[in-house]
Amino acid sequence: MRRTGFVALLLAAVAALVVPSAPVVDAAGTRSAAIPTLRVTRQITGLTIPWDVQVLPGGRLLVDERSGRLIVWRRGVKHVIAFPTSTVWAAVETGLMGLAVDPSFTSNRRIYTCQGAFTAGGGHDIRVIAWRMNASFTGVRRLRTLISGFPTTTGRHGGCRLLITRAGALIVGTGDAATGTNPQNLRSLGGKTLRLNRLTGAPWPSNRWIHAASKNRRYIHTYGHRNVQGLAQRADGSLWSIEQGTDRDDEVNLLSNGGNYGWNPVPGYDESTPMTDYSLPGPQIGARWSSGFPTLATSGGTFVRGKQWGALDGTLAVAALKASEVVFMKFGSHGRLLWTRAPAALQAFGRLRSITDAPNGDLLITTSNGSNDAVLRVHPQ
Ligand SMILES: [Ca+2]
Ligand SMILES: [Ca+2]
Repeated sequence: MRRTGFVALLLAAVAALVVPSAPVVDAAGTRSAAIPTLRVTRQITGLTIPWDVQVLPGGRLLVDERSGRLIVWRRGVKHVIAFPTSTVWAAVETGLMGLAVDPSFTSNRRIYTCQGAFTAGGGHDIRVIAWRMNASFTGVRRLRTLISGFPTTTGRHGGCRLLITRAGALIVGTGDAATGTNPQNLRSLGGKTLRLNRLTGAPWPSNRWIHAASKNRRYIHTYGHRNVQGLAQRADGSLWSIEQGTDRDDEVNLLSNGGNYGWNPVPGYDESTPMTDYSLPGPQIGARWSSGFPTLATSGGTFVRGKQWGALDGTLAVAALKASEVVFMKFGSHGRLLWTRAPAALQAFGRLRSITDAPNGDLLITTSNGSNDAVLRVHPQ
């Protein structure tokens, strides 16, 4: 993996020097379409650590701030909508995080949040809640908590990313709560991807441990993750996660039902352990892309769609916080990394957290600088 990571890093470094219109040459020497010029506009401004952005009907965008505000934007105007912000537990990296809009939103008006929450016993957890948006897009009403009890400590490594697959499953990417035993513990919801029914909250029927005695275990789709910050589904239906490494090895993983991705930082919380420890019992699945040293602090990502993207069509666009860029990663049909590019046009906006593809194929990206943050719109031309 180190060699792969180093090669990826080298490719990324070379990519920064490539002019935008240069044809892409992959590892096999095949030339493909050019990378288009990217026009980047600040579509929504004046935000403070927006975590996620999703698309609503009528040209509206749904944005949340980690501190607990939920915002609907339309035609240049942003409205902070009615939402119980005081019930969000926000600390360190945790707060109001991943969002999802139901594919049947126009009929059921449902949206989903993954967020820190206060528990009845005076503690806190991280949970996924289903809400109903009112007809005027000015507020939401809580429908139900779909799943709760994701572990927490200080708020470090709280995840939490949501993705609704084309089959209608809700995938949840969680963090390990900086607790070493969580990722390999199949009774803990931390350091996992979970798969469930988005309407009822029931575990997804084809989950590997659907009949387990442990209720938590029935939800597990994959395990052995550190802090899942991104989830994406490729056109072929495959599911991918993006997570942050220690001082090395951010990872992009191709998810396999029941797979172990090898994070086991014990005893205590030993961050000198490898991101994928093959010495653990049984098979571990290595990353499809790894940053090597240093990390980029990879976060959200999505697969790019549309011929207008030229050579970037079909790549996984990955936002990076620390590196303050977007890395477009081209994977082959079997998931092998072919090349990466980090266009200069996306290196001028500071830390980048989440990427969503709009219906027309544009990318929507949240910045995460702490003040005057924005939702960027990226349009290829
Ligand atoms: Ca791993
Ligand atoms: Ca092993």
